[in-house]
Amino acid sequence: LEVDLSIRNILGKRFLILDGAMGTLLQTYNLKESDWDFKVGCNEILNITRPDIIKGIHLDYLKAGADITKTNSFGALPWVLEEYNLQDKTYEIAKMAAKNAKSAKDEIESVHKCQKYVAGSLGPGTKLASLNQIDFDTMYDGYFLAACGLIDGGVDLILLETFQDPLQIKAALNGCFDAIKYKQKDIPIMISATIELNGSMLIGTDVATLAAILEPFDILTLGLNCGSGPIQVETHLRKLSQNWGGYISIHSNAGLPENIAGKVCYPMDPESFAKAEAKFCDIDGVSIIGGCCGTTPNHIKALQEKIKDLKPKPPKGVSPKALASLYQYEPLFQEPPPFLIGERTNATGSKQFRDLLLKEDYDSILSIAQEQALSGAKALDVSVNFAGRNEEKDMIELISRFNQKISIPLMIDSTQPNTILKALKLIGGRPIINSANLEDGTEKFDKICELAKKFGSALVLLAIDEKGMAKTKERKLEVAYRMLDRALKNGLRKSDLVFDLLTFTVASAEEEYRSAAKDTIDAISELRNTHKEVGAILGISNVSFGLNAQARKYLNSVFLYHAVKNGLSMAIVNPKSLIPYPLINPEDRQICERLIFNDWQE
Ligand code: HCS
Repeated sequence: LEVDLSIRNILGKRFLILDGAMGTLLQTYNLKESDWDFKVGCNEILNITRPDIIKGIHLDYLKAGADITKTNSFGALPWVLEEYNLQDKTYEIAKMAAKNAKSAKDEIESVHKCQKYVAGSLGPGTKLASLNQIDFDTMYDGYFLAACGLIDGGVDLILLETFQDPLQIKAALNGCFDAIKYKQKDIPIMISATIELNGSMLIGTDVATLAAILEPFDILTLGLNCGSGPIQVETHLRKLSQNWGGYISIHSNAGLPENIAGKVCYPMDPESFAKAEAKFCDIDGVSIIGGCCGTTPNHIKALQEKIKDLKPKPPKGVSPKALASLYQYEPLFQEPPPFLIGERTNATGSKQFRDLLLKEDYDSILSIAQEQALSGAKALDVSVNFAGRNEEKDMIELISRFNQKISIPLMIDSTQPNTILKALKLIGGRPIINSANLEDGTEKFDKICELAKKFGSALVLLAIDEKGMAKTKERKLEVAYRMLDRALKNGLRKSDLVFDLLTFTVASAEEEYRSAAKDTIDAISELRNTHKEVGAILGISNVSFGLNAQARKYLNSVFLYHAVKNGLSMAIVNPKSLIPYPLINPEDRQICERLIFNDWQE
């Protein structure tokens, strides 16, 4: 009988032990300059110059009880190897790293008749993308190349470990996924982030926010490693377990690193390390467990002995379906609804913003954005499309600032795939794209869906097709269902999608526009009743376009109230100018309601 021993199938059935440190262990080998060839200090070159030592370490770990051995390729990335002028050897080094580990794995498997796995380790490199120290494309290319080497060398999975910035993770994931596709393999990816003592990644992202950002991606596990030790990481691991619906990995350092006489030391001996890590076995979802810096084959042996009779618990957490900035996440379905999106950084909607953009006064623009967040917006609409400006350039200028400096998630308001792509490459959190539609046929629609899928973004689908904007309820729903179908075929999930069924001003002279507000509300109600997982969004102030400012305030607020009652989950508004429905006097409400429902009968 053929047994499926692939890691996807084994995961969760028993604990899988990941091996321990490579870098800190190599430091104990007293290597001579000749061992490094001429690149002293570059651990990764040892894959080529001293494969015997590297393979020996893998063998020691596998003999100590590790199920998975990590390749010696943590820094096999062009911008890290560049420090040793070895950037041109990225592929070769990664491939040799995989070969060394695979050769150890094959040896152990044939002698002990057991199944072991090789994880191709890739670190984050030395630069933070969210601080603009490195750009997305450079990272993407590096991970693609390194992953190709690892795959050609025979890894069973890829481990992206010690990550400090979700934007690094997205670049690495994109590079690795594309390499796997290019090599036509089925290789799962594990992600492991480093949480600092203050409870967040170096860039400021906590574990729940990270879970929200990575929720859309197809990854084997999400986990934590390095940084501190098993005692300090426990709280964060428990929080991750509550906020992640999949399996979890953990490989801590041998304690919190100490600086003793200028040398970094890891205080935990094998027994105390194993005891501390064994505590993680009762955390829901934890299924891969091992060691990071400071650990040795003896630590892994002690861990294996401690946990060999334990069984992992299934995941019970729920990954947030949310939008996220680097610093916080906001559930897509807010309680109470709706999810308010600030509209004041929209060049079409705000003259003040447009003027500031013309002056390139980015500080004042940041103030507007911050003010929107303070006044209750849970995300920020960023639209820079207007005549005479370069949309792509303006988008880059704003998004790179907002990504770091604005605490709420972002809405990329553009219908141009190139502009959207540029923005996505700068956002560490989980944004929403606004929007795709069928006006120019399916090619552009598919392209935008593909971008949303690749970057794990949510997506607004706007009810416009080749016949134009959908005005009646029937047309709105017909276009919406067609877009839904197509977006699902493009690999998106219902929960990624938010429909804008369009609203027009009730002040229009044309009957078909005037009656559209009611049709919009009815269509939203039917859409949300038929497909509960999708969202519905509207640019609320369109309903009152052309009226005076005071009337607009009332009409927008009453319209929002009714739209939400009928299933609207998101609204693009200026939160500052909304009046709570109960505070509007009944006569004013009635006038607004007559306008909205186009109902003038007594
Ligand atoms: N796998 C790497 C991780 C460093 S944080 C190592 O050196 O053990």
